[in-house]
Amino acid sequence: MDNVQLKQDIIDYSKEIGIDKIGFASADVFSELKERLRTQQSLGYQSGFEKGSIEERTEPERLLPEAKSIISIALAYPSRIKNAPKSSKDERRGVFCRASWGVDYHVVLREKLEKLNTFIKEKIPGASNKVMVDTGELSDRAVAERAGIGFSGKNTAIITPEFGSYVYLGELITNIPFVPDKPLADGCGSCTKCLDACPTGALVQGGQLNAQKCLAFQTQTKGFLDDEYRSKIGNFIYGFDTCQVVCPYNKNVDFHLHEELEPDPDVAKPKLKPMLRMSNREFKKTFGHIAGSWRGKKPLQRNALIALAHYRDESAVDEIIEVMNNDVRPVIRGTAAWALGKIGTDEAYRAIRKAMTKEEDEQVIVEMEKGLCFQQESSAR
Ligand code: B12
Repeated sequence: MDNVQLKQDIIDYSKEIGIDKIGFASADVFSELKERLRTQQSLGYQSGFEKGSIEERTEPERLLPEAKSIISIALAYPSRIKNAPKSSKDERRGVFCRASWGVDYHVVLREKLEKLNTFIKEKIPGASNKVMVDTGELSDRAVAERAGIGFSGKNTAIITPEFGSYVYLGELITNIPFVPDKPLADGCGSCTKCLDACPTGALVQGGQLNAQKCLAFQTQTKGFLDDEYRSKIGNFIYGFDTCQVVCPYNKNVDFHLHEELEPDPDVAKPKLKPMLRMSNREFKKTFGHIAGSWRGKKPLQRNALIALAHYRDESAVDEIIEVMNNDVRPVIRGTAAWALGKIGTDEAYRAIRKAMTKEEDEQVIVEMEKGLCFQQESSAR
């Protein structure tokens, strides 16, 4: 079978199995990305979540020695929740970023890629393929850019003309040489909406992110959240969406093409108070199937406390006091104390003072002091 026909068969099959966009790229070294990764590394702009060495990330042959092509796929995900529950005064809700709605995309895309893998191997028994989604060494975006899936936006996202940037990406490296597709032309022009809207200035310049300052990254850290970010994450408990929400290519874009990616409203916008005392079992049952659970429950509970503080939710004071007094994790006790100070009822301040007499962890004590400072600030006003 010639590869032109095989390529067409793969494209046809990809539509049958619900792949929204597919593109073919060469498996040549990603030289430009190599330079970019070196720059990012030397500036300390990486998140630490990237897998592999710069060489492994940019030389596909290191991952599959006989690599000739890379097939890139994209799946569109929803940007709006149908019948989204409202956050009410006594029952405040947090929100997961859109990329964490529905079933974990790693599972959904991997399944599609495995089907492609099987399809190709049935046609070409000697084919050698390797499948990756997010957690592999390759930059899924650099592959998608080369394969013509979308252009690389100033917010660093791959932006497709059809689905905006609300697409997940994955790829299959193969030893089959395919005629590559052409990259798309840049579509950002002089627009700087994402750079202007980023609350932390993490987008240093068009196409370059300081991941350490990105709120999407900060919501995923396990220690105390730096003070400067606490007021900025709002009610996001995992990930962040502003640089995509403001993008003109995402205006009115809302695709509901995959049942698995459909958000469960109570999971995507969970009630905050019940999150504070969740057992591991409850956590797994409620959030175990979504992408946002990969760092475990601690960062999400920490962020839930910050969200309650953001809302100044007085109805949560008793539960937060309970957490401050009894949780075994210093990050949670300390953030609870800070949140109590921020909410600022008399009961909250009394509880912080009392807990401070028993607290032994230095960092937690610092958070308690910060919490009490809010009282001084408000009485000075
Ligand atoms: Co993320 N993430 N992520 N992520 N993340 C991935 C990039 C991916 C591809 C996962 C997937 O679907 N398989 C998707 C992106 C899909 C898309 O682009 N349409 C994804 C998503 C959905 C998100 C979030 C939207 C989730 C959310 O919170 N809502 C945010 C978006 C934040 C943002 O990037 N603006 C998010 C956040 C993060 C953090 C935790 C912050 C880090 C760092 C993100 C970043 O580097 N921009 C993060 C990581 C580490 C990754 C991961 C695992 C590696 C990315 C990476 O290597 N970054 C990928 C999965 C993967 O690729 N294996 C997912 C290093 C940079 C240098 O590489 O972004 O891939 P890159 O490179 C492109 C551009 O940045 C640009 O060129 C590259 C090709 O397009 N570029 C340029 C890089 N440097 C420079 C320098 C200059 C001067 C210029 C002009 C351009």
